[in-house]
Amino acid sequence: MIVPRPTRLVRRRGRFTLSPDTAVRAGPGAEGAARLLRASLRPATGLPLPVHEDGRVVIALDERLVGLGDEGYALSVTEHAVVLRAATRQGLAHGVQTIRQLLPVEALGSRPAPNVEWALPGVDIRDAPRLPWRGVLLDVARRFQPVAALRRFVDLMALHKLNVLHLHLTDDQGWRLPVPGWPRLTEVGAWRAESDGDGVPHGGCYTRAELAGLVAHAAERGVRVVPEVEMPGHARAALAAYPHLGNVPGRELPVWTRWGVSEAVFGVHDAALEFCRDVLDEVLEVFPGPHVHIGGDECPTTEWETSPTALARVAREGLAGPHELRGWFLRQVAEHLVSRGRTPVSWEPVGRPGAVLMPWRDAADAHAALDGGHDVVMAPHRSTYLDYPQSAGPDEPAGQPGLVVTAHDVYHVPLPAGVLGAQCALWTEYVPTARHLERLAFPRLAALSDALWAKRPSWTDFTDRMRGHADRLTALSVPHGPLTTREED
Ligand code: TNX
Repeated sequence: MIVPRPTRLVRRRGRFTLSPDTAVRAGPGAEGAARLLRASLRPATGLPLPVHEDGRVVIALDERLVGLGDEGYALSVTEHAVVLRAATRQGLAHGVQTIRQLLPVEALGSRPAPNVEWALPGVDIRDAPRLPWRGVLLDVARRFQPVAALRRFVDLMALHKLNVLHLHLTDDQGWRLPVPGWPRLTEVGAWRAESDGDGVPHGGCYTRAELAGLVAHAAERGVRVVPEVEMPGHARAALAAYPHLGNVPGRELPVWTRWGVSEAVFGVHDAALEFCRDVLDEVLEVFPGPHVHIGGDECPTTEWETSPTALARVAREGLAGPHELRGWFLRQVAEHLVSRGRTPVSWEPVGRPGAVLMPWRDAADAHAALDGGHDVVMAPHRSTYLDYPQSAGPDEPAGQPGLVVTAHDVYHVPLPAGVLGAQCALWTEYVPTARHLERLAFPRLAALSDALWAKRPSWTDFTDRMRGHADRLTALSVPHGPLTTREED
């Protein structure tokens, strides 16, 4: 009852029992997967699982194992051995998660579980995902989360073979990323006086070492981190730190203490563009992955409409009006990323070949981008925004008002032909703690993972498998509600 559903799973006779004598044979390049297996099973099982060349748990990187794609793996369990093979480290990492799920549920706990036989059923599995981008956005700008909470979140993603953590690092209400040469970003931009009238100061930021450590932790688990720096809107925390980056000379604004979209946006002048390039250069140092998200959503043009600098820019660039400045700004920044060998991602079209679009309204935006030859990652709010509650029931924790997004909605996220995949978003205006975040995330992220990984997703089959999987979430102390559907479903 693996989640997400493996491509092919055949039961075999017999089983393999892990014992204190069981050793792991890790071939070249498989050391990380062996470490991951050992570390994840240690707390509950106490098994040492040392590396030894005669080990009967075999983990091998085999580049000839073509046909399973970049993330696939093959796993066989007989009474004699457990053999996990993949062409990539990512594939091995996913295979380790399947091994964890094949074991009794107690294996996932964080305390020693006595008197459990650590047996894996005999199986033959060949498994690979349907889509390559299976992501989750985590908004650490509205609510700072210590890096330990992010690592745990990555572990939970990895259990579900979700492979992209989209970190929303900056917004009107907070800036979490240190940038050399711009100390006030974290001294000033990381702190706000209160959140929507609660009277409680809030803030925090990461160190470069913490973020690099998170990237490495995620990579060992087959997860890559896609950083997002919002521009030219959602920029008020940066403007609080450095007012000259805005449109109104001499104005000082505090980091925003309300939710919503601030009208204070970056100016369309060279200073703001140079700042953004500087920030992105630091981002590229810390986050080695191919994709960098540059935001681009919800950018009011009010300030540009009355700014002489902005109006001069409109004239100089031959634009039809200030409403075209957002696209212009994003194109400058996207150009910079491309010149450094990276791929820009944005919420709205950048109008540049090679950029990835993440449509958040509906599938129509996706079709337009696909027709234009762009890569697309689906993020339509009605089926993927997990800050909305998953039911209207009385036990439902608080969330963003206005909409209900059920697990069934997530499972049926529109996936037009040709998209890279999809992701859910955990915006955190209404999500004060890490536990609250997990309660909103699950079981909907399990639904996302199955919908994007399984070759032929089936809601009824998924709900069957979820019964056992819910026990895994419980063993991991993940607060989670029931699977929800709409009345009409
Ligand atoms: C929209 S759509 C946002 C976020 C909010 C969220 C609240 C998009 C890219 N941005 O800034 O947090 O709605 O649900």
